[in-house]
Amino acid sequence: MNEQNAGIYDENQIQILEGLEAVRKRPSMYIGSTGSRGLHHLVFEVVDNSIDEAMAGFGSQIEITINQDNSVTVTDYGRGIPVKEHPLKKKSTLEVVLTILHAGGKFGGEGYKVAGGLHGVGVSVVNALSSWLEVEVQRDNEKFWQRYEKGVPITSVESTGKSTQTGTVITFLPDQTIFEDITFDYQILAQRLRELAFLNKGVTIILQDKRRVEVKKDIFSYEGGISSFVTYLNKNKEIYPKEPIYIEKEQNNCWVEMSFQYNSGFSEIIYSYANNIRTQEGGTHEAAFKSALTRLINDHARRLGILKENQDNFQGEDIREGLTGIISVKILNPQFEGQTKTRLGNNEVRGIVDSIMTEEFGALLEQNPPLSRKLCDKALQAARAREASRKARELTRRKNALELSNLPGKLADCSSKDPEESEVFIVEGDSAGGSAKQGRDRNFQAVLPLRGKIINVEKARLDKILANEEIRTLITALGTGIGDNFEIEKLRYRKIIIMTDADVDGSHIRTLLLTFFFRFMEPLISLGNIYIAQPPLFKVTKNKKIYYLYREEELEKLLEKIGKQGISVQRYKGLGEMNPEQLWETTINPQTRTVLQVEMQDAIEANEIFTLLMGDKVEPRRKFIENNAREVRNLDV
Ligand code: 0RA
Repeated sequence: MNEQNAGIYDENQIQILEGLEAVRKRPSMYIGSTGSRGLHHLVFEVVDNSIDEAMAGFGSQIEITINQDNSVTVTDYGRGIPVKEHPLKKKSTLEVVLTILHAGGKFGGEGYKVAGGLHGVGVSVVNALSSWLEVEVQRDNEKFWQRYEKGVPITSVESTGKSTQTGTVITFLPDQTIFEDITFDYQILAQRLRELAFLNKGVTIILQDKRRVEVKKDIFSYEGGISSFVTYLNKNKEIYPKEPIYIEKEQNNCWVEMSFQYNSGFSEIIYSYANNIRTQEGGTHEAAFKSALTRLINDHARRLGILKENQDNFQGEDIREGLTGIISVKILNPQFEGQTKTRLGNNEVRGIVDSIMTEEFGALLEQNPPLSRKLCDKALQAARAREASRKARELTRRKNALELSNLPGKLADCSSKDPEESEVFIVEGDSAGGSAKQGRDRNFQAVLPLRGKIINVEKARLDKILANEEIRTLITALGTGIGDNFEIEKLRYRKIIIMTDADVDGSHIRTLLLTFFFRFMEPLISLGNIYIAQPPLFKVTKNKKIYYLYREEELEKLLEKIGKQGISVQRYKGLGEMNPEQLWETTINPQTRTVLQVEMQDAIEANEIFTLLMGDKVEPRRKFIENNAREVRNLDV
């Protein structure tokens, strides 16, 4: 022990020792746990101080290094912890900061320091829970150094030479008698440090791991701040608008930063923060953001006539479908409430966030009509889908009430009641339906003709689709129910084969049916129950010999082979042109037909593809159907 500590314990000294002893006795009270979370919290506690310096304009780079002995060094280029004698405590301020609880923050309460919770307990807690800690300060053209063990200074603050720069370097080794395991996890540090770099734009955070032969290193630095965060969360997604919307403003000592962007998915990702702390339970800042967004979009939808007088407002969830957003506020006295103390309670923040959103985002919508139109349209689509799902649930409930005793009259069922061997052809048009009914093997093949008028319903979207008689018939015929009430055990046919003409109308009907299956009977697709029939494109006759061709290219090849003399070529425009025998032979007979099995990689993709299928872009939709229909030749042989 040095002179300072060897002497008489004054009142201050005793208080300090008692304080540190309390931390060592009940560490969880201060850092949450003595497990992995608590361990890594030590690093973040020190880094928080360095970030405060950087945000106050002192030193934009922070380096965190895991050393070979598993100690951690945090280096910053801030002002350096003051070393001069503390006027009240009568000793170096450096020692005060490192030994007195809650004294880690700035004196006088300036800056956006965190008041309660686990954060902001101060570096003294890190010191108390470390088997040793060394601090180096550069300040006032001088370099200083001091060492502690279990929070107790074992040297005085020593001058170690001249210096021309400023900053603080703290190295500590967590006490292994306190923590379950003192091995730092690179990924845990990396994840939080990346987040801190997003939340504090302009700050560069360098993480290094020297425990391994090959030093691992990451540099986190984002000029765009939380807008880069949104871009990061939305990567590999189809996005709108191209650049995330970004709003930054200070009002009444409350600094607000918001950024958001839509992707073509359906989930909502909103991360909110107060003073760099993730507010998992939300709070006044997040609530104000959401309600302002809802109000502004509804206002504009009214003005643009996208919402008509007799229509209800969009709900918040309609407006947030596919939204990725970050809200970050920095305030003087954050109040953390809720079960896990991660809900921001400050009421003044509500009005501030609301007024900033109204001013800034309101102006953006005003100045950018294509943007406001697109966002309103997006909400409209989501609202329709929501309404459609509600109707879908209702429909299934009604169906249960009626029971499916009465199968639709149009269905020509098969005699077999064993779903495993049964299949149903969904056929476009009554005339083709007639041929199919006659051409099938009625033992195991059922036929359900759909009238072509479905096609007009496509643009009316799902709510109307579900009101459609043809679709209802389909639901009853398959027997599974839809949506949340879907039961695969009740499926009446193992194979559902969509049979439409090889023309534009046919492909429309097929798309509509696939979209319907995606949305309401998704397991049928992931389980591989849906197939697409492949009727031939040409019939070539030569000397009473008949050739059926399924592809454009095959015609050329065949003509080369058999010559053009005395042949007749018929291009089938529709299924109706084939008689029942021909239809059986070319398209229905499992021994000779070709069917494409519709596949789906996974449910997430399907969700995204739904938009694609229902959307206005024809090309990606066609591509999807092509890519997802796997060719299965002679499947039954
Ligand atoms: C107390 C007062 C001031 C800065 C700091 C502490 C401080 C703490 C840490 C911990 C790691 N790095 C740090 N950098 C600074 C304000 C200093 C002033 O007013 O000059």
